[in-house]
Amino acid sequence: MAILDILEFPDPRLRTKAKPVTEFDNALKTLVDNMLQTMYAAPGIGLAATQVNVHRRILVIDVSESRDTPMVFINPEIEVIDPAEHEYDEGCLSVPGFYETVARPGLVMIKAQDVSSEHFSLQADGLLAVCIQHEIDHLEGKLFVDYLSPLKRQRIRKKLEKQHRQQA
Ligand code: QAP
Ligand code: CO
Repeated sequence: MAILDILEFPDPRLRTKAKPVTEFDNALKTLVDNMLQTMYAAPGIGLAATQVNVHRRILVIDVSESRDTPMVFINPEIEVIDPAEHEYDEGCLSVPGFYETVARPGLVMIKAQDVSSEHFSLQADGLLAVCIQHEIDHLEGKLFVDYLSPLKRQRIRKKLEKQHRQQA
């Protein structure tokens, strides 16, 4: 297993639209294991392949308190069941140190495949619904900061760019 490097905003590679997974092979299983290890080590509750610079439609999530309930979504599709929006203070491993309130539909249906290509579907509410929508956005090249005002987004960008310069 390996901990993967996570791209940080405003890295333009985070804007890449991910392609569907077509090969359900051992390389996919290894990537998913490494994404889970990277998410748990961070620690985070969700990670999209885009964030580790792999532009395929793969998500890992664990919203359990006990951090022992890994969920894997390959080629996820989302359908809004109840469009009433719920607000949540979101963060992102690609925007470290920043949390802001985002409003999203509170109840969604997810259809996806597992690592063995089996199809499944799942209704999600609460934190899981927030997390799945946040992670699917990554696969479209979208970040939670895109929901904020341009001024807030620019402030976050400038602070992260400064940190990145200091790290370099
Ligand atoms: C997405 O985000 C999410 O800033 C997953 O310094 C977050 O796991 C969905 C993290 C909140 C719904 C609600 C963020 C770790 C982890 C940071 C994460 C940080 C260290 C974020
Ligand atoms: Co994120």
